[in-house]
Amino acid sequence: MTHNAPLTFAPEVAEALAHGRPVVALESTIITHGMPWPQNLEMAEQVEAVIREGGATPATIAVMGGRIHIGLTPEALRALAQTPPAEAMKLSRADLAVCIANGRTGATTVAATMICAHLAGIRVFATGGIGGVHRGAEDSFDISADLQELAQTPVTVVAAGAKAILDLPKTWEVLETLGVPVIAFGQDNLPAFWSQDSGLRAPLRMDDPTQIAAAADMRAALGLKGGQLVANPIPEDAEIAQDVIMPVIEQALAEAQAQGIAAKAVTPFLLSRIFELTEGRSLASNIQLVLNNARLGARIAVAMAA
Ligand code: PSU
Ligand code: MN
Repeated sequence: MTHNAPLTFAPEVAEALAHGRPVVALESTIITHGMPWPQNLEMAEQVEAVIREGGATPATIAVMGGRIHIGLTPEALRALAQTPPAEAMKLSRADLAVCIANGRTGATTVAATMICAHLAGIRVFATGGIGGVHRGAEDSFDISADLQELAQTPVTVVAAGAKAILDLPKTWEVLETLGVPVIAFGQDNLPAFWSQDSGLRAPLRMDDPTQIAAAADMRAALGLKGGQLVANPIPEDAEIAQDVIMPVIEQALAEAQAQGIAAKAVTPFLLSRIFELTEGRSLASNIQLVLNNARLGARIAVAMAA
């Protein structure tokens, strides 16, 4: 590697990478800005446990004290989960270097986690849902930097699709334009985060983690930059049907607009409002889909290491 990034590895992650053993990266924005305390810590701990059960080593990524941490101690994870959203920077490609250079604390989004995972030599990353094209993007121009990152950084991202608060058809169109493989896992249609089926047909489908690992290897062999998005449907018993969640999303979106919520605040606002409006059901689903993605991420990492 030619970079000189200030990386601090948790000992078990360094050990696993040195021996070519499977490692799965995890993001931290979902902890600081995506879920409330204390469910955020419970989720983060459970996700790590699920990855261990799957035979891989978890590496939760965050910026603390001017360094990129690849894998957090239980104490650091707890401290991060208790950091109020206003005190932790929400880091994407644009802000990562500024946060590190200024010695601040920052939580990594999908985009920044991909960058850090790649710097660390980790090829798989599991999260909840990626950012994408927001509804009304034709006026706001709000398109998540996660999409550009998938186009340029070679990490396989496992998510339950894009978050259903977004304009999903436009999100998939942009990913196609950017040349990002969007692979539905085990079904023909793309999932819609809280729901198993978006009603939109996936451009690609795979049923086996070894196929996904082989496709990542082939992308590298062809010299194609960028990663892959694996769209993994939420388990049936945890899903919220589209006709139940859509009116709630519409209401949250209308409130965001009325209150002039913009830029980085949009996604956290919508997630917390939907949590309130569903009396916690959206959060319970969100946690289950993250765990499900972690399970698949571990299987892919194991296949890649074989
Ligand atoms: N998945 C979740 N909850 C979240 C996120 C993902 O289940 O909060 C975060 C990710 O970090 C993602 C970010 O990168 O939301 C997208 O933010 P934006 O729309 O501002 O790009
Ligand atoms: Mn945005």
